[in-house]
Amino acid sequence: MNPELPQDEGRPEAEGRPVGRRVFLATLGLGALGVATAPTLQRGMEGLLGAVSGKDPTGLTGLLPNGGGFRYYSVAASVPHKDATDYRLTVDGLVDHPATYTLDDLRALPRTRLVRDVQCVTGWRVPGTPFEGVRLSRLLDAAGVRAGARAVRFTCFDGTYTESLTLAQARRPDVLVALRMQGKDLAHAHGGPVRLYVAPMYFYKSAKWLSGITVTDRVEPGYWENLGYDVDAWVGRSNGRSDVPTS
Ligand SMILES: Nc1nc2c(c(=O)[nH]1)N[C@H]1C(S)=C(S)[C@@H](COP(=O)(O)O)O[C@H]1N2
Ligand SMILES: [Mo]
Repeated sequence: MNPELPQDEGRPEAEGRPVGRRVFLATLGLGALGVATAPTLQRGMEGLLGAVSGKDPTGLTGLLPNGGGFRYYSVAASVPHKDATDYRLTVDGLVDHPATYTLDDLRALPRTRLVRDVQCVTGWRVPGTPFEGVRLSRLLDAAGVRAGARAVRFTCFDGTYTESLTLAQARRPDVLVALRMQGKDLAHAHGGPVRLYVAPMYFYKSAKWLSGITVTDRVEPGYWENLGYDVDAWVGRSNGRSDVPTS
């Protein structure tokens, strides 16, 4: 048995669920506050996506090489392409051994495979999506996290997007520095060659085009969190939503 594989590997795919009704119910559950804030949050990502693409957000789905329910998100208008020749991931901050990894370095490390539902906070869901990568905890252990460290900040080579996790969240076995999705190397559109994958949280935590991991003394809200989304983004337990989690 491979100790890297999580115990619930191979569970049957969860069913996709109609989203509109769930959003409506979640909004009702929030009462007056929900009525005031939930629609605003919904418009956050969808509105920006529309602005970036210049057309109806749903029109982009079909353009993705992987299609299949994913929508393309980027808060940056254009993102450089990186591959094994020029990709670098730095690990720094409150650590004893700062490091820089090439793509080949990351590919040589033990890999974990997770199959969970991808859930975006705007409602779309992609059931049973396999991700493969290196556990973030492995890179943190290799770096030697110092006493007093409390959180991890992520930066991206799009030059704009940021995310963060508490150290405890970052050390979970279902948080990966992902190299593959759906059995293929991560395509550029999905944040390749390397993205973060935070399985138990809404997909905005899974920063695409990952370039930096910095150990810090406190959580710094990420891009969408500065615009009102929850920093602790557990699926079904945050953002006023009641999606069914798969992890
Ligand atoms: N760098 C970066 N990472 C990002 C985003 C982004 O705009 N830029 N969007 C987030 C959001 S809101 C979602 S739903 C997913 C979308 O991933 P996909 O484009 O592979 O579907 O990426 C997340 N990570
Ligand atoms: Mo999202």
